[in-house]
Amino acid sequence: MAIKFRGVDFLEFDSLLTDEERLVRDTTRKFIEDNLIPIIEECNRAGRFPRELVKPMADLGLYGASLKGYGCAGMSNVEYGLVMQELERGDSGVRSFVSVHSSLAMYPIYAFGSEEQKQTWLPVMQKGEKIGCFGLTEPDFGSNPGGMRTRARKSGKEYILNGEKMWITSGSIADVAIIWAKTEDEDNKIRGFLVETGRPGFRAEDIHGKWSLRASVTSSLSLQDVRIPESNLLPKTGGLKSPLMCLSQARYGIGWGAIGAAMACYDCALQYSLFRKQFRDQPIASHQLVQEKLTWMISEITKAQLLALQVGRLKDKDKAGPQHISMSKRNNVWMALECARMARDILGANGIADEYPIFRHMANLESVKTYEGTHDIHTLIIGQSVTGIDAF
Ligand code: TGC
Ligand code: FAD
Repeated sequence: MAIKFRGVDFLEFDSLLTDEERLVRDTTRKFIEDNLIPIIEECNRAGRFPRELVKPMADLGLYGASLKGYGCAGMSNVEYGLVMQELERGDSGVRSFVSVHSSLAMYPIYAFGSEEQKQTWLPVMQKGEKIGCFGLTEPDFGSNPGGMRTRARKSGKEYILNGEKMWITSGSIADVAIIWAKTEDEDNKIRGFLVETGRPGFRAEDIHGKWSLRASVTSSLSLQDVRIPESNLLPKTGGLKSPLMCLSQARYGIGWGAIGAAMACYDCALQYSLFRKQFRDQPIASHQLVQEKLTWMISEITKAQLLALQVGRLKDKDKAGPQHISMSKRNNVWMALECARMARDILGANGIADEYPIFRHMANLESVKTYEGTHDIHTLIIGQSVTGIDAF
């Protein structure tokens, strides 16, 4: 049975949005419905990133959408969040691609780059002609990136980079990698570097066998004596705070994106439960236990929408702190994963088949719970904020 997404709005959430915000949301929703939904299950089965959508998404202005100038759309943070919601309603992997390209590759160039670096990279990245990735995590340093081993050594007018990065979204399809490394001549201070991926000594290898984010490219990066000109240093980076500032941008988007995945699962389960009949020829939606699950889902989705919107409104006023963003990422991804599990249950055996989107979302959300700071790391960030005590 083909189920078409109808949108989810229990509490007149739309009335809290401006006309422009609704337009951005609806335009992205239509794009995903027309272009991604018809191919996503095939991509997921094949473990294929739908690269054919890179250019059309650029044409819609989705890359670096909240940045100003350099061809970027200059959207508000709420508009950007709604874009993320709609992308992830399609698939977390496609949202990941846009998140990483925009928030983790374009944003650091925008925030920490020289004017020349911005002019060189941002317009072509906005057009999707060049793709970016973000290398922070290493094989031995995930939640604790401050321990990284990757090093940059100054040699004349060059830096020489050595190290390994792991679990890097878009690693093997990127033209430029933002590599975070400790600088030996600056007392091991962490700095960001623009590394063109064609340089000798740079290697990207895809990670295969993933049960999650199958429509997204995930790679390991190896840098062996990679020489880059000193002008490739992002001059305004300084310390771990710089990559963490990028993560704040991306985590903010995930807080919205997860709502999209939850909406897809909830709406599919609701429609299925009204159609599927068991016992006395009654729809399963007529059973109290099924209604309890649907009630839980719509309540949590509604609360998540309000949380994401408030964080977005604060961010638009430059008042959103990392702890607010952590609350949105942590709560909304947990909520979405619970919704996916309940929706899977409501579909019975059909819940495990890719005729329906639910199991794919559920598997994807396991990664989303881990990346950009695990659920538990965000617990500790909020705990630190309210107690003043660092418990990492
Ligand atoms: P700590 O001493 O707490 O912080 C160092 C400095 O940074 C400041 N800071 C932040 N600034 C901006 N935004 C944030 N979110 C910030 N968090 C901290 C902090 O105030 C401090 O500033 P200053 O001036 O005192 O120097 O650092 P720590 O080493 O104790 O670590 C803290 C911790 C655990 C929270 C941090 O390491 C962390 O967030 N770990 C999680 C790592 C993570 O999220 N990695 C993500 C990798 S990228 C990714 O997953 C992409 S997947 C994307 C996709 O496909 O969609
Ligand atoms: P670990 O840090 O080893 O954590 C394992 C477990 O221990 C977790 O449950 C964690 O919560 C817990 N734990 C760790 N420390 C503590 C503590 N102090 N207190 C309590 N519990 C703790 N990284 C990038 O740099 N760029 C990317 O583009 C990128 N893309 C990714 C794409 C995918 C599909 C995935 C799965 C990951 C990606 N990552 C990327 C890496 C991601 O950010 C890390 O996986 C994440 O930060 C967690 O690190 P880890 O996997 O090493 O787990």
